[in-house]
Amino acid sequence: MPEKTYLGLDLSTQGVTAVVIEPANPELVRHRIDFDDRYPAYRTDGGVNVGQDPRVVHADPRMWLEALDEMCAWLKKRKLAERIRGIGVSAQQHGTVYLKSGAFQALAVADPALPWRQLLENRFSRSTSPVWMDSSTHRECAEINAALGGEEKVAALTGSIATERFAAPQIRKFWKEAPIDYEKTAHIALISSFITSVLLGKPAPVDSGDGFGMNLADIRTGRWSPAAMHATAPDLQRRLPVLLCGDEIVGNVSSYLVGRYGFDYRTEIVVGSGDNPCSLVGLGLIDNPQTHAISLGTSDTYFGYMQQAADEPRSSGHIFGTANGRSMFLICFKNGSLARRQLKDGFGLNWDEFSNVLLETPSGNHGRILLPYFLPEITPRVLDPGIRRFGDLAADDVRGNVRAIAEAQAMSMYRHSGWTGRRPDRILVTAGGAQNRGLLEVISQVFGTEVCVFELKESAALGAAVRAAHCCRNAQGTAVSWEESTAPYADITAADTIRPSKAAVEIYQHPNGLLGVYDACEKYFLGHGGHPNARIAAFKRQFPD
Ligand code: XUL
Repeated sequence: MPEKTYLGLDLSTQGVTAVVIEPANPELVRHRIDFDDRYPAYRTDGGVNVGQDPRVVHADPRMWLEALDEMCAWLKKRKLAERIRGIGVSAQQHGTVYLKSGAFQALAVADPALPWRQLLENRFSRSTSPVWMDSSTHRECAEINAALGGEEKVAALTGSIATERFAAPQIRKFWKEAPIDYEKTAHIALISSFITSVLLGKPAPVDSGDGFGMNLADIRTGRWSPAAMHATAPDLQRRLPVLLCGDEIVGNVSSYLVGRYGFDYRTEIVVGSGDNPCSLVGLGLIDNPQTHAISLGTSDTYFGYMQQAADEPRSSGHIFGTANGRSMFLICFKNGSLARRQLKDGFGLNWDEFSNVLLETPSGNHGRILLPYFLPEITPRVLDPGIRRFGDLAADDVRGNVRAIAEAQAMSMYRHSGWTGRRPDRILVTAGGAQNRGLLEVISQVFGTEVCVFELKESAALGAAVRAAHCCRNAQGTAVSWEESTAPYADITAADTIRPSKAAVEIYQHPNGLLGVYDACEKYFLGHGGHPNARIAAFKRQFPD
């Protein structure tokens, strides 16, 4: 690649991915390191460590440092590091990293002969980081909601009700359980700002894309909320990063990066963000509220750009900031690909067989429903997991269960996104599950909209690279729009667009359709409604076999 390339680094749940782009050139370089394979000493499964209590899910930040070191070494070896002029960081959202005073001094004067892991050993005030899969802070969420006047007030202030995996309840739990270690904590970073800090050699700000996912910011002012901080833990503000709304350059690479990996000292770093706000950029959805996205990665997420934040009261779903300083909505489902995989493996199927079952079986599944809470679920909130089948669905019925899980997941997305204000004209599907044609058909029928595949799986790393290119080039005086910045990578083939038939959409959206049955089953499971038998019978009358 010639001069002026830009690097996007995505530290996701399961691995780290680098994407290097040269603006306007659709070719890109990518490389991935998988945590489980590469660092067995950390004993991770899917990049995380699950505690005795399955609701506790952490990862060791030293593993992330090892992976970052290896990735930078790879960029050096491939002679890419020296050509990079801007870096953007993406990371799994909500995870927090706790640093003692002195950590940043250690980075600022770091000896390039030593790896980061060694430099920061003993600099963490909490040895492991709670990540987005952790749901162990139910009590702290209740305390924060109570202190701030109830769920609706918290959602209006911070963009989300107090949410188990978010930073505020996690910090509160840490302060309650380990007050002495909390005292020793000088800085609490999100994973995106931690990685950015390591590259800068000094504390990095957090952006509103990731920062609004903490239950600590006032989304109207774009500042940390004194009331939310007070409800969380004492003396918190001095421990938090600076909060930025919209992309900004936050500094140049550290002399360590120059010395150890051969980066050019002029290389600029843009504020880091979460994987979902970065994917929004990578998918070309900034300024495009008509198209929504579904990412079928470790978690399933449903998200889209918003002209303005919706004010609807709600108990699920979040509002985050975007790279251009506006808003996006996001709804996260933990039992996404993890649950599909568990069911597929249980029946000894491969992914092609799983997809074929979906293509061969009838929409509506004869009114049968599966609620697939293999793990505690985020949306709807389910703290005690369990699998529930309705409408005579037998546990050993392979075809019935495969169709039932795919339909339930798509219907949950549909049902829990009504508050966002508008239904999409088109849905872009990305990440691993996008290869599964059967899943795409189910989504298009449930939503009654066309579905396209975004071919590049690494939309978050691409988004981070595009953010770096867009921000650095505009700062240098080359005016580039978001559309121009992402257009070269939008490899969406019209031939692959899936359009549902009216008859199939009716099966879900009719007043007696399967969405109503699903709704009744979910309410029944959550203890909010009676048994769904009557709804199932109405469905069968409306859509006899
Ligand atoms: C979003 C969320 C996950 C993580 C990991 O709120 O928790 O999507 O960002 O991908």
